[in-house]
Amino acid sequence: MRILVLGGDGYLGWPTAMYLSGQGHDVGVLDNAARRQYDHELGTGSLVPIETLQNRVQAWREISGKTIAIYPGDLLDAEFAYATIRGFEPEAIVHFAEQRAAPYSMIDRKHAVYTQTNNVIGTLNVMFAIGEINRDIHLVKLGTMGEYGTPNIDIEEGWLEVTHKGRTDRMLFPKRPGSFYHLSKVHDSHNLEFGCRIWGLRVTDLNQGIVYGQETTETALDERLVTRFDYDAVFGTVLNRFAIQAVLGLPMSVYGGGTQTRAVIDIRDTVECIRLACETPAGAGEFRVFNQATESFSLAEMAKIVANTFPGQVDVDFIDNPRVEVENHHYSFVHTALEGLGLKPHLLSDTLLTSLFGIIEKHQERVDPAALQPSINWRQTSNLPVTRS
Ligand code: NAD
Ligand code: USQ
Repeated sequence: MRILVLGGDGYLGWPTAMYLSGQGHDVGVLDNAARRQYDHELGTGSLVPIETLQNRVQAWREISGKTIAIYPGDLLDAEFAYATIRGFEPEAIVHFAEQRAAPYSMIDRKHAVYTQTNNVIGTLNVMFAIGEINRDIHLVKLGTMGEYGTPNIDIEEGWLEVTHKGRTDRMLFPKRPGSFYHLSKVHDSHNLEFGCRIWGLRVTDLNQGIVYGQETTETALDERLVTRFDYDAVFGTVLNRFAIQAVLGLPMSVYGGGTQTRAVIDIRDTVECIRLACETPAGAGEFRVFNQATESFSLAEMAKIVANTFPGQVDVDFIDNPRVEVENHHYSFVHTALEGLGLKPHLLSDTLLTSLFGIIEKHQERVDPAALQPSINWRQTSNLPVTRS
């Protein structure tokens, strides 16, 4: 298939582009390097040094013999988005290209507005381009488990059958997200479902859990092919942060009481889920939702698993929660659709964590301990300055 990966220079987009290319698909990547700019703005960087997109693609060509086309540019530039889709003629578009950090979206008004503008308008431009150019293009859009929040009922895969006052309907599952970032994904989901109804678009919305890990088969082939590894309090995700804190001999920063439960997924399963979604497209007019997560743990459980696996002593620090989130809640989610298509999940294991510790040890001199400290509080409308450089 011809597959265009939007956000193909990011943490997940780059390994996915290589994985799809390695599986025999004809891949193009679009990216505006926004993620590299946030590093400059915040004075942070990936723990593992990463190559430019051009060097990555060149290295992939040398190693695999396969070509990935590069489209540098911004999805907010509608003419560029349309020209890229017209030029590449994709059968599927995988859309990763959004501002994806909840804390970044909570810095202040400017960052909340940027996040929602970037994410919602970028997605609208892609939807309209598909609507005008070729409605058979299957859009595989990255959503997030956090769209649902933590409802006191089981979380279904996107849709809920509701009986109210004797009448029954199938409705989008109610959402109660916990940041302006997560809200941008909810807005995207509603826009896309509407596009399916009015134009017959084919959309798969992947409500993905928190991703952990840094290596896939392809990124491990050569140092020039590695993907980024964020550990700072803005972009670093929880399991990756706990692993770094363990290696550095710092206490693991559990926010609040640690009883919040979150859905997670191994990065190797992310790339496989995307392949499965692309190779089995949604029907015309179908808004298909998959919960792309394989397990869930409370934060305290995650910290305990990391501590039990790490060979040395690791302490836990329960710190005042900088976020506003429910700490004691029901959490149970359905995740059978991707497994039904053939996903064989990698569950969180000692071996994965041990390999992560190895990667961190190799690069630990690059860690800026100040970047680990949470600096963005949900209760404040302005959290500036957050920049350290
Ligand atoms: P990332 O920030 O590393 O990658 C996103 C890429 O999109 C970056 O390279 C960025 O430069 C690019 N981009 C952003 N806005 C753009 C625009 N307007 N035009 C062109 N390119 C643009 O993020 P990631 O961790 O790889 O996440 C990818 C997607 O998966 C996001 O949509 C995110 O919401 C979703 N997701 C991520 C996780 C996770 O744990 N990392 C979990 C669930 C869902
Ligand atoms: N947390 C800690 N300690 C830390 C960091 C985080 O206890 O040092 C807690 C947070 O309070 C939260 C949970 O861990 O309860 C997850 O935080 P996170 O930063 O790992 O993840 P989140 O903000 O939810 O965002 C990440 C990605 C985002 C993706 C989302 C998936 O950055 O792109 O959409 O995971 S989900 O959570 O399912 O919505």
